[in-house]
Amino acid sequence: MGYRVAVVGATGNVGHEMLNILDERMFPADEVAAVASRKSKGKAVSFGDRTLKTHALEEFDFAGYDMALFSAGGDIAREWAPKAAAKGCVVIDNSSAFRMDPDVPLVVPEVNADALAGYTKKNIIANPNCSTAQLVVALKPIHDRARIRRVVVSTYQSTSGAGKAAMDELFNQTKGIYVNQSPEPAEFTRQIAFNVIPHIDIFLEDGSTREEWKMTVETKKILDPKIRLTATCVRVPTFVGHAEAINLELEEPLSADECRELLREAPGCMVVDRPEDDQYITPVDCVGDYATFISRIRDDGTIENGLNLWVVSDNLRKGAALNTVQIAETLGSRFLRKAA
Ligand code: 2RA
Repeated sequence: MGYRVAVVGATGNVGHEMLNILDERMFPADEVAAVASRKSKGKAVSFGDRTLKTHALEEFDFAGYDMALFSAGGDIAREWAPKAAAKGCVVIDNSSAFRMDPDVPLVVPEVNADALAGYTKKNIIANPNCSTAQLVVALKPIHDRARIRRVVVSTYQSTSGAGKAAMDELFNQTKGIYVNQSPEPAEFTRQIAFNVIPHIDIFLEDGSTREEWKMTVETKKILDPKIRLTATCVRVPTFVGHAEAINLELEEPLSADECRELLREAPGCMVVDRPEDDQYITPVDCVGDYATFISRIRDDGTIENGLNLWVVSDNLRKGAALNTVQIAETLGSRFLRKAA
């Protein structure tokens, strides 16, 4: 017998990828239900070669479902995840609503799968922010080998991280500018076409943004509370794929060559790093892929034990839907043990 799984937010960017990935990875489900807001009730969504009719969340009964993969935003998650969890359905939530709750595991399976054991406290598991997920996949093997003291990261985040309407805004603005029209920004605070915006999520009192704060606190929760991390998060005019320029200060020496070898063997990592042949990854190269790609690994001679890396991943996949499905797979194989 397989699992009964609900995908909540099935009509959004990430929900769509969750359905694709459940199908691609042949997740052992007997039933997959697509769920979204009432206005999407009855809308058809694809699941492999099948079509699912979307249920309205307000009318959906989670009883009898083993897992619900939520990607419907924080407000919906705060209201509906506890209700689904109370019916015995384990919620894996992609929003920021529960990430820092001490009774909710925040999990990237390649990094801290053991933390999943804590899911029973609330029947809720949190998926990290996209920019954190790819970061910690690349940092984990380095931290295990040479202990990371400090991380300085600058992100180059695609518009899909802000949703479908944000992608449409980039598309329409880009077209408009060619014909001397520049539609007013709506999803972003500034023009996004032919521009970059150092502002993702709201500003906090210390002048950083909540996106930058998330990278710091989530990395500490997933990897090691002792790691110091400072981030600058920037929206760039790409559609899919987040890139990160990362500078590391390590406690122990680790050369660029050793780091390259280490990451080649590491789970979830794919090293593409031959600058002599112009071999490195850009966001368009990673779209649709599962891996966290690492390029431009090099020593930073300005500090003791310094390294630089360039890390790129599909933010809708490893940054969201794939990680959620990997959590569901690990939960199934290690804790729920239901699949045939
Ligand atoms: C973004 N981090 O890229 C968000 C999505 N989770 O805006």
